[in-house]
This record gives sequence, structure tokens and C-alpha cells, in this order.
Amino acid sequence: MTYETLVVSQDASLATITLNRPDVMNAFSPHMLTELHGALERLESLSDVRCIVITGSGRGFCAGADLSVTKLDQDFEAFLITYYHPVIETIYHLKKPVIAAVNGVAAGAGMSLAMACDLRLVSSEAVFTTAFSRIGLTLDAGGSYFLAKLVGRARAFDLSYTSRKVSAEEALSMGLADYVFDAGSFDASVLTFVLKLANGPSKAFGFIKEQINAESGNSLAEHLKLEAKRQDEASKTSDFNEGVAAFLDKRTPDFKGD
Ligand code: T3D
Repeated sequence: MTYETLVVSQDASLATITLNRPDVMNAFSPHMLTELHGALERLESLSDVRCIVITGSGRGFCAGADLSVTKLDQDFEAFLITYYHPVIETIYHLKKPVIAAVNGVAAGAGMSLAMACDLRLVSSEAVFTTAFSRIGLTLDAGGSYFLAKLVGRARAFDLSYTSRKVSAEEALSMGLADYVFDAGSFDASVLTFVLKLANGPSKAFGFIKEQINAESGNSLAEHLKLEAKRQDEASKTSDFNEGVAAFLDKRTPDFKGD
């Protein structure tokens, strides 16, 4: 499958989506958003894909909306619902780890995309900026939903009101980044990390994602019920048997994802 605005590759159980409009720091065009949604849905449907990485080509991760093509008089509500929401909701509900490898600047809806992912592995040279308020906009594409959860309410106000640039180290200190890897060996560090997820107990990972996402909307009683149900399902997987056998044999488990 080929794309005009993305490079999508698969190596065994690991799939990588590279946003590929480097001249504009991988800013979103409607076409790129449509392609990104299509690629995510396709990778979701492939049972041999067990982890998805989203990254950017060139020196940026994603600079948000491509301001050279954004129509200032467009119906923004309809536009966001049509092009952005399917991407963000697919990442959020996709029952596989979806990891942002933030290789460079993440701005506006590009930062929202990174925040919608399960984890952010960040290059030491990357920078985050909400950017929206600098051009008179509010947050979108899940930006305000995820930002407040990740960094807390006061920092979310700070980063959104000021649109100031946040370095990788500061992002790490406030929970916006989960790991910072040296820019010179970023790709290799990301690969080492994500291979563990791509070769992990994939059904359990899917349940973990569902449970962590459901936590804020559930009562404790509802959540305990969900955990018990999913634990029963996890206990019936081959990977559970393999995990226990490996523990007793004092060896590394060889999870197959089923
Ligand atoms: O229509 C819709 O999609 C509605 C939804 C809107 C949601 C949004 O995302 S609104 C927010 C849009 N994004 C921004 O406002 C960010 C704008 N860009 C910047 O603030 C800066 O460029 C960056 C902080 C991202 C990077 O700064 P820097 O100094 O590292 O690079 P630069 O020189 O500014 O940019 C490099 C090139 O990328 C440059 O092109 P050139 O001069 O080399 O030909 C620049 O124009 C281009 N570029 C960067 N961001 C965008 C962009 N071109 C189009 N759209 C961009 N967002």
C-alpha cells in the first residue's frame, strides 16, 4: 500500500507511520489526515501488527494544520469532525500500543496527535508548542483533553495561553514526554523500546489500553468489574501460559500475541 503523504512500513510485528511532508514540517493537509486515518485503520485490522509508531520525516514531527492551505473562512467544526476526529479517535480506541516518536517540533494539532498516542518517546532536540493561541485559535484535535490529563490543569493553562516552546527535558519533567533519547541515536533508542511492545503480550496490552482509557469515566465498582472481566480473558491467552512458564523456567518469555 502506498501513500502520497505518508511512508508506512512493517517489519515483523512492528509498523511505522512516517508523516512525510518535510518541507512544511509534516503539517497536516486534509489529504494527509485522510491517508493517516486509512493507514491506522489498515494497521488495526492486520493481526500480525502488534505495535504502531508514528513519527515524522526531516527535522519536524508535525507542525499542525498546514496554514498555507487552511481556508480561513472554512467551517472549522465540520472540518475538524471530518478530518481530525477519525484520526484521534482511532488512535485512542485502537487496542494496540500506538507510540509517538517525536523526532522534532510538535506544534498545534501535531502536538495533539502526539498527546493522543499512548506514549511519547522524544528526541532531545524536539520542541512542543500548543501554537494555537499564537494565531488566535483554541486547542483542537483532543489537545485540551489530553494536555490537562498529562500535565495538570495549571500547566495546561500555561502552555495553552502562552503557546511557549517547551524543550524535551522540560516536557519530560512535566509528564508531556515519557522518555527523552539523545537526538544522535534517537531512531535506535526508539527501536529498542518499541520492539519490546511489538513482541509483548498483545491481548493483555489491548486490555490495558481499554482499562486505562475507561478509568476516568467509571465508578470504582464499574472499573473493578471491567478489570475482572478482562483479566479472565487475559488468563485464557497462550501468552499467559507462556509468561508463567517462562517465569518458572527463569527465562525470557516468547510472547506470540495470542
Ligand atoms: O485547517 C485546519 O487543519 C484546522 C485545524 C487547525 C489546527 C492547528 O493545528 S492550528 C496550529 C497550526 N500550526 C501552527 O500555528 C504552527 C506554525 N509553525 C510554527 O510555529 C513554527 O514553524 C514551528 C514552531 C512549527 C517550527 O519553527 P522553526 O523555526 O523550527 O521552523 P520554521 O522556519 O518556522 O518552519 C520551517 C518551514 O516549515 C517554513 O517553510 P519555509 O520558510 O522553509 O518555506 C515554514 O513556513 C513551514 N511551516 C512550519 N509550520 C507550518 C509550515 N507551513 C505550513 N503550515 C505550518 N503549520
